[in-house]
Amino acid sequence: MAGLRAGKAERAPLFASIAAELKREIASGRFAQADLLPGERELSEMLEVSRTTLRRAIAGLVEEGVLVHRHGAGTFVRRNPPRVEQPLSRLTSFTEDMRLRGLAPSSKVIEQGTFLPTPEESMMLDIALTEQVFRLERLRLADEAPMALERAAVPLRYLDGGELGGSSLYAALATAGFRPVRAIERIRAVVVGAAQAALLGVPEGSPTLDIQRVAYASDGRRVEFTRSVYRSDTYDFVAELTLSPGARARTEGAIR
Ligand code: 16G
Repeated sequence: MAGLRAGKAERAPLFASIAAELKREIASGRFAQADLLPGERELSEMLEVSRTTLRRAIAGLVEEGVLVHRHGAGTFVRRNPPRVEQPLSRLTSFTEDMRLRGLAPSSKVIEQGTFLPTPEESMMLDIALTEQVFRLERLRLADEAPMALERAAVPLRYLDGGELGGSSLYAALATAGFRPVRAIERIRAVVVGAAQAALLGVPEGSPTLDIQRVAYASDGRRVEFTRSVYRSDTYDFVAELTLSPGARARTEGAIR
């Protein structure tokens, strides 16, 4: 493992050059098979550095999202998250989207419960400030890779007493007879702050897509207001564009 030996003569702090060396090794695919880094003792011997320096280098790489600690299992190279192309015109849920692509959807609930709406939620859902909403904040994963953070608010009356049965919000709405059939989305580019970056496993300041969705049931009632932050390195939104009927008629007229 001579190639792993860090250049101690470099002027950067030792832990930083160790981190850079580890990154180069990861990029070259050295730990690719199992994705698991060797143990701390083995690695510190390979690199000829103290365990304290190694720990600092590893902590920096975990913060950057290059490595990930799994409790009781060790430190792993973070696998490249799957890249997903999502048509903008199809109204689907995260669970459906991921399954359609052969990926396993999962979620980590950050917060859930029944609350009074925020002024923004009450406005977007067109409900009184006194009407209760079920709020659900989740980290959404595909094949265990973080894809998005979502904060959904649904008026409680559309959820059969607020129980989320399974793990899909849209399935719960469908069971209650309020499956969204139409939605309006607003997408903006934002850079991510420290807390959200840590959850999404990306460096602070990474570009993300901030998406607001208001979804409507078939009778026109607003059943969902969700704010999502999607990793822009994993999600492409694709839109099909067509000419308006008037412009099309004019174009065809000009050709004839
Ligand atoms: C999608 C929707 C989100 C919805 C969720 C339901 C976007 C940008 N957002 O992630 O508004 O709440 O699906 O997913 O597509 P679920 O049924 O799997 O809980």
